[in-house]
Amino acid sequence: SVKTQQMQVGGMDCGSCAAKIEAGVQKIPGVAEISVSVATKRLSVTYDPKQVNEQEIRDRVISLGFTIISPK
Ligand code: 9UX
Repeated sequence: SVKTQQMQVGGMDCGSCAAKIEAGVQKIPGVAEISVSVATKRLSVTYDPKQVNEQEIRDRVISLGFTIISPK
């Protein structure tokens, strides 16, 4: 079964940042759904924990140039 996790993201300075994160995280095998709000700085991701874990998702967000402020 899938898992849904939310994170608070830092470093988003314009609307396209959310689209960048969505595109990058969507590419990870096992990610079913990703949405990012520039307004609230929140990321919501639904994934299959058998294929990918939360740390890998965080690492992808960081490699895209952003920070994770808090895991929830
Ligand atoms: Mo906007 Mo974000 O010019 O990575 S896309 S600041």
